[in-house]
Amino acid sequence: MRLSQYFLPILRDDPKEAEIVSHKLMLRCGMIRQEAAGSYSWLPLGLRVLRKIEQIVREEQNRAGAIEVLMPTIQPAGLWRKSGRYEAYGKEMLRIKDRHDRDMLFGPTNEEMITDIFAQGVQSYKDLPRNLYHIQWKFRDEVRPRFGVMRGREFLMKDAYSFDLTREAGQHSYNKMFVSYLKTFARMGLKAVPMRAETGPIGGKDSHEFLILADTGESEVFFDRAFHDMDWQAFEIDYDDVEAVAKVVDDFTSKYAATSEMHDQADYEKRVPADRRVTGRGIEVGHIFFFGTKYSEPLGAEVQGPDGKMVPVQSGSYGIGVSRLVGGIIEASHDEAGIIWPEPVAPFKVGLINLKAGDAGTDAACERLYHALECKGVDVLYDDRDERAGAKFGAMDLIGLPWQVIVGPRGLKDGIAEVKNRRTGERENAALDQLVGRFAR
Ligand code: P5A
Repeated sequence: MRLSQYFLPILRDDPKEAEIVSHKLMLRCGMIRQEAAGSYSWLPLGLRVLRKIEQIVREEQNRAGAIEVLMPTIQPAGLWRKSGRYEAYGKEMLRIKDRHDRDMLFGPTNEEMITDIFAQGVQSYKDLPRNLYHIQWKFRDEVRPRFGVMRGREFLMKDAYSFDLTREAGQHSYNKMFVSYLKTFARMGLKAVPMRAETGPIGGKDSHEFLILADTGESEVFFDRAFHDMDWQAFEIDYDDVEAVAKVVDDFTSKYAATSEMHDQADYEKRVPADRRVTGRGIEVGHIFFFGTKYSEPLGAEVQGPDGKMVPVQSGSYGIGVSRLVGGIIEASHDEAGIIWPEPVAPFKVGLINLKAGDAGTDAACERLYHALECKGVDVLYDDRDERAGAKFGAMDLIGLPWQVIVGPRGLKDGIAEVKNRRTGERENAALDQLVGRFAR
């Protein structure tokens, strides 16, 4: 993409309405624009990041055996009356009437609808287990939407729903999602610590939240420093191996970690030596629930068991805040100059800076490099604008692409460009003809 032809409305100053760094940076970089309280348009740069995150979530869900569907955003009220949540959800639910005066709502979550879909499609225990998910916009009329995409009213969620015959099988489905969440967040460069959680309006018996640590997090958290030494990324897992999956869950839940709502100071002091106790703040990026038959009973989701009797299925639901993650990653990864994208979610991998746009030799070298990188499938944003070098450096640091390739007449004489690593700030000279090989996977 050429910057001269892109849509990147960068703001010169920090927007006043933004209280936290991710909100500030997303507005400054022209990633989003507010349309109403808690509701945003995603501009090109922001959308690229959102899509990258979504794709990582999708790949890890598929790997863990979940199957993608897509349900509508607007739901009929009937199923919610059956589950008892139509009234219980209160003012957070946006209620709508259609032209026939039928009660509709903008879905805040999909337990009812998916349970009904499942019930119509599966009749026998032989078709279990199943886990269905979608990545869809939700609306919750939050009392205080704030911090940009972190607590929006309209936001993108991945929500998965598992269906099993027995409590034990349901536990395995829960554990699989637990482990897949560790992998999903690790791929984005995040350590999301699982903590036992309250179940709130979703309900149920067992629940964990996944929180990334950041000073601006909404929740106060208490945890064991040992989490920092865990293997977050490298472990390989066979999702069909019930014991192996349970062991990972045990490893991560045996260490103390709790939000203030669930915190037990005496237990904390008993289980964690003083020098390992860490208190901080966290951002909830995922939340998983096991609720047994809470929805399957009222909604009639039964299957025929091995003995021929009909039994309500055991289910759970598993959410990831896809749009919240964009802000969460920025909270966890920035400096005073701007965002520092972890490579897997970066909107572009390389920012190519032409130091002397208009100079025939520099233009030609940049064009060649730009085309060669594009040909190899490297996402590159080429700053071909006729701007001061300082302005170009500032903009590139602000939007935080992992690599900057800086091409100017002086280096060109020796056939070299400068390569800057945005995270470390390290700069090195590299031969122009080796750059493509370096960035192409
Ligand atoms: C689980 C999936 C549920 O809704 N039902 C389906 C369950 N859980 S949850 O905890 O309420 O939400 C799941 C994740 O969505 C993100 N999230 C939000 N993101 C941005 N703005 C909001 N207002 C918002 N509310 C929830 C969180 O990451 C949460 O973990």
